[in-house]
Amino acid sequence: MAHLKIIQSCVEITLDDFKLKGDPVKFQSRLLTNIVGIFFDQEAAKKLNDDTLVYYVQSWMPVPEGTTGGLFYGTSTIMTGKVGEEYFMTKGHFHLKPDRAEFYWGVRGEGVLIMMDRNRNTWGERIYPGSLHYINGEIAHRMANTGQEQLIVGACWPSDAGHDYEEIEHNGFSARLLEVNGQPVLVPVG
Ligand code: PAN
Ligand code: ZN
Repeated sequence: MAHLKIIQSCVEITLDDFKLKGDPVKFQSRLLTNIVGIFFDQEAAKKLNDDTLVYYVQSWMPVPEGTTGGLFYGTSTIMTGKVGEEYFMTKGHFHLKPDRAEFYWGVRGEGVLIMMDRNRNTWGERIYPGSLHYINGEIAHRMANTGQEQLIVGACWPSDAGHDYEEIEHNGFSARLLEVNGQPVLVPVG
């Protein structure tokens, strides 16, 4: 860094929708076919197109994954839609390190942040433009879009948090967010 020089950061946020612009920005998308197993109603899933986009994430990782003391930034966009009565949602994960927390904040649309502790207690927080969510490092987290437009959520987490997807892939959350009488309801599994 040249002494006394004032420069521009390589990545910026479009304030309107929190989309990232710049380089490096990583882009990852999840089509229904990639994540169909997370949904309850497999018969309903078969009626949808495999290529249906469920969500995508833009992220800026200014340091290598696993770096202690660094931060990552991400913007997640979850499409509107349901598989049966279950809202489109992210895969969800625990962080590998249980003392690595995360902030989420709502930018656009409406949804629910679904959280579960290691004792499989599950609860939700309403996501809306301006909502701010602190996710303790020991808590599994996923989001579902319950609104009529794309759900856009910003996130910031430690670069050495790591992601444990396996636990959720195998055992899921203990409740599912379903539309019941037009409202999102956490319905216990089994
Ligand atoms: C988020 C999530 C993002 C996508 O950036 O990674 O919303 O969800 P899945 O990773 O569960 O597919 C985050 O929680 N990072 O730690
Ligand atoms: Zn996370």
